Order: sequence, then structure tokens, then C-alpha cells
Amino acid sequence: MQKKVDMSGLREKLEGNRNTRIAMVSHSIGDADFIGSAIALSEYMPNSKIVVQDKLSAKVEGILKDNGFPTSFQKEIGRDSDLIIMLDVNDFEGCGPLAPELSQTKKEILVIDHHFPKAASGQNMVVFDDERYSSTSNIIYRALKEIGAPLSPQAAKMLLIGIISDSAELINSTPGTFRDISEILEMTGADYAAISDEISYDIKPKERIGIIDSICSSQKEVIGGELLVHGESKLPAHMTADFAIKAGADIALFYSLYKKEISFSARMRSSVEKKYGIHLGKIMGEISGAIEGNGGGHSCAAGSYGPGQEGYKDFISEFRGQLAKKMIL
Ligand SMILES: [Mn+2]
Repeated sequence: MQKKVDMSGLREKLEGNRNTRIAMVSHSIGDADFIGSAIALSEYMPNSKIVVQDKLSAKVEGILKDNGFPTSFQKEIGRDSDLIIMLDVNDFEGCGPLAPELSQTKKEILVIDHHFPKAASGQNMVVFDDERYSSTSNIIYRALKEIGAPLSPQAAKMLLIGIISDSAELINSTPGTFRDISEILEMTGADYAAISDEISYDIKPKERIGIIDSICSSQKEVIGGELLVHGESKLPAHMTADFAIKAGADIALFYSLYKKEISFSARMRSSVEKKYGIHLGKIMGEISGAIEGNGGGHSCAAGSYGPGQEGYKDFISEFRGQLAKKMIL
């Protein structure tokens, strides 16, 4: 049975489990939002461990090293934990290699996430999932603050990095994003520009050529008054999609081909979301069947991947169709 909780329910849950033995897990290729949340939460919950079964993103490994944190974590949930906390993810499939264990476990699972809530199956689940937060790190920061838990400057900085890196340069943000950033900056004396530099892309000139080439050879079209740019990316699709938005696209959809997989990334200006009520995460999930895969994410930044490489044309045309439904009245 799944039980939904609000912030006060989450707070009670964390307080009641302060000394429980906990395993904290995330989506596959965990990001800065996960690791910031996990580090801050593990300060409050001394019997917790961070479990990373596949790997973290290369960017996060760099951030951990730069900030003096270890980069290797437990590989197994193991018998020695009584509660599993899923951070920054709300479905088992997203957890990659941990998915089978999560869907079968009899242990209690607490979900703390800010993505579009999916109908998580699974038993013994307590779910806090609120899209009004722009990151899981914002949620953890608020919860620890309400509890009155002390937060070390190092952990606060990792939360700050999680908040900033999930905000896509403060575009995916709410008033709470700015409030929490401001509070943590004041608390730690950290410098925003320095942190922003630390987490920004370190893309080499040759890679930037690949991105520019991909954007140049992409399709550009106007749908309902907005510029959609889509095509193949020679680099990981999210990089080209990010750059396409900076270059002037309102919505960008790019795919990269791998040996046995195709991976799509979509990005959108938040003004387009507000104008038409488009949610890219929902769209990417709904049309992922075209590539026999999975999809999801935020309203303005989402992805989809699957083995069905030959379905890429259908995927793009379904994407355009979904946009047209909302944008052309
Ligand atoms: Mn996140």
C-alpha cells in the first residue's frame, strides 16, 4: 500500500527513523541533486549509507573530489538496512540495476522526489513527491530546517550544488529555489559565481564543434508561434538540446545513437510551459513506446531511451503531434 505524505508527514517520518538503519538509493547514474540530498540526510541519520550500484555521473565524481568527499559508495542495499530511501526518483525502473530488488523487497521504502508522480506500484511505500520543489535538495533542506537539524557547511554546500545544478541555470525554479539558495549562501558564506563555475559544463572545443554541427544540421520549424529544433546529436543529446535553447530554440529535441540504444533529450523554455501547460516529462513518457523504452523527467527538461533505434522518426512525429495538440488551437 502506498501512503502519500506532505512536508509535515515527511518530517515526522525522518524524525521517527533518525536512528534506523537506512540505505539511500537514486536513479541510475545518480546526479548532484541525489548526492547533495544523500550527504545532507546522512548527517542527520547516522546509521544510513549511500548505495550506488551502477555509477555516478562524471560531473558528480569531480564535484565530490573537489569538495573532499569519497567517490566510492556501497554497492548493495544489503540485509543490514531496515528502511530504503529513494531520492530524486519515484519509480523502480528508473533505478536501473537496483530495480528488481526494490520491486521485490519487503522493507519499507520512503520516496523523496520532485518529479511528476508516477503510479508507483510496490508495497510498504511512503511517498513525498512534490513538483513544486525544483530539486530533491530543496526538499531535504526544508525538511532538515523544519526539524531543526544542524547542517555542516560542507553538507550545506553539497545541497546548494544539488539545488543549483537541477535548476538549469535558475530557469527551472520556484520562489523556494531562490529562497533556499539565498539562505544557504548566507549560512555558508559560499560564493554563487564560484559554485556556478564548479558545476557548469566543462566541454572541450572539439566537443563544442560537434554540438554546433549538430545544431546546424538539425530541423528547425515553427509550431504555434514557437521555434522547435530537432535532430541527431553527435554528442550526448542533452548537451546539444541545452545549447539549442541557448542558441534561440523555444523547444529542442535531440537524439544520440549508441550501440544498442537510442537516447532522446528534450528541453524547453519555461515561458512555453507556462503559456501552454506543456510537460515534457509526461510527453517523453507517453511516447517512449515508439523506441520500446522509458521516458520521463521535468516539465522543461526530460529524456527517453530505449532499444528501438528504428523508431526515431515515429518518436519525433509523436513529439510534434503532442506539442501541436497543446499549441495550435
Ligand atoms: Mn533532481
